[in-house]
Amino acid sequence: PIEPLYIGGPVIKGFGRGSKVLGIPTANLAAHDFSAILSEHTSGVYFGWAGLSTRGVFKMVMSVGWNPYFDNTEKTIEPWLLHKFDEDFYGEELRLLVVGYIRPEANFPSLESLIARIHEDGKIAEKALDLPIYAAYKNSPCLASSL
Ligand code: FMN
Repeated sequence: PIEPLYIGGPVIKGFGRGSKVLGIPTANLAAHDFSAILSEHTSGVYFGWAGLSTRGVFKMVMSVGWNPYFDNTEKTIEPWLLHKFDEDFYGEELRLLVVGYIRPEANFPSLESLIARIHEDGKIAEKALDLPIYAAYKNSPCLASSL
């Protein structure tokens, strides 16, 4: 377990690979708003809860780092909400409560192996968030809408 970490902000457009190349739609957050938080945290895959102002609270698994597979020059925060949404929600307020860490960031020999690993991360997050110690955070006031 890690010290729970709260991050919030509007959803911005990422590099556009998430949905198109990987089939994994990630909701990107502006990393420069969190540079202090980011520099303090190890790159890697984390999990937790995601609150969307008008839609509710969902499980999420998140990548923090440089995405070595894509050679990014900027550290990014890319939460993948484990829920099927019918439309994009760019601009909406996203509230994240990060409660656990899965693994360090890695490079992969192929796109297929990267995608397979991300799906495995998703399954690990799904299961972990059902455990009472992590499930309890779903009701945290910081995730609730201010509406
Ligand atoms: N990228 C890597 O290069 N290495 C990783 O180990 C890695 N793990 C990830 C784990 C999760 C749970 C998620 C959601 C993404 C991960 N990625 C990793 C990042 C993907 O490469 C990234 O989502 C992709 O570049 C899409 O970015 P975009 O939405 O900005 O287009």
